[in-house]
Amino acid sequence: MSKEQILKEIIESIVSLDIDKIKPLTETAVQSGIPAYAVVMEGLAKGMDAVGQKYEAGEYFLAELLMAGETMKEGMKVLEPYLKDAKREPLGRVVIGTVRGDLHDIGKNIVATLLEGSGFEIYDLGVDSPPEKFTSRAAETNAHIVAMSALLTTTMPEMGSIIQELAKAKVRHKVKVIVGGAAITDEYSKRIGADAYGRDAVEGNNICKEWMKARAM
Ligand code: B1M
Repeated sequence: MSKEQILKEIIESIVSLDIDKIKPLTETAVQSGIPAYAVVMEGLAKGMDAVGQKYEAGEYFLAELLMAGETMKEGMKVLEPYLKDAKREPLGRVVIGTVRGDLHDIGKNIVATLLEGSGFEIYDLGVDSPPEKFTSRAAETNAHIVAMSALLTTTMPEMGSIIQELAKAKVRHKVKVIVGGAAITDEYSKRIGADAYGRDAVEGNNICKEWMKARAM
């Protein structure tokens, strides 16, 4: 099978919710030399986009969304070891979470995996995380970066609340704040006073690495 065919089958397995096929397919992908990043971005994530479109078109319902999420996670289990390098000195500390009221964690988990792979120490708050949790964890860990994800238009404002909470707790000036998720735009990130917006996991990871490089200089 060509690399293009393998990626196409991965997309199709997500769309057809074929959880049994995803593990052998992602294994085949890495064994045939497709970089793990590419398997995530060009395979699994594209499949999830297609599932989202089917949901919007009324062809899929919540049960299918959940199953697609589980199928994606099965693929990620195979890829995670390849996305993480051998242990080294932490590049920096990142507190990451999905904001309050929001249960979407697939994108956030990809961002966390890539950051960990780059050498960051990750404090993952999980989903539905209130502003106080972000602030207290950032203070306790002396974090360099606070990273937030939101997928719903209704939960986007939580990001602004977290930034305000960080300021109230006198932590804001010590951390860089990056936001991302399907609901977020660059313009919105500026409006709420974030330091950056990550369009996707790779861009988010690169921004965080650049910040640590700039600190070291
Ligand atoms: Co829901 N959901 N969902 N959902 N879901 C969306 C987001 C939606 C767009 C679907 C639609 O209507 N087309 C819609 C939101 C509409 C809106 O607000 N504008 C929606 C809705 C409405 C809902 C419910 C309200 C449905 C209901 O109950 N009626 C409900 C809400 C529950 C809640 O959160 N309180 C709900 C529930 C769910 C499931 C639980 C079933 C499931 C989530 C499973 C899980 O995450 N464990 C689910 C899913 C799977 C989706 C879609 C189909 C896929 C999301 C996903 O995982 N994408 C989604 C449709 C879509 O987005 N097209 C949809 C793949 C993932 C890799 O992408 O998370 O965007 P994403 O992450 C990307 C980038 O955004 C970026 O990097 C990632 C990789 O490149 N990124 C960052 C993300 N965070 C970042 C942080 C950064 C930097 C980059 O720095 C910090």
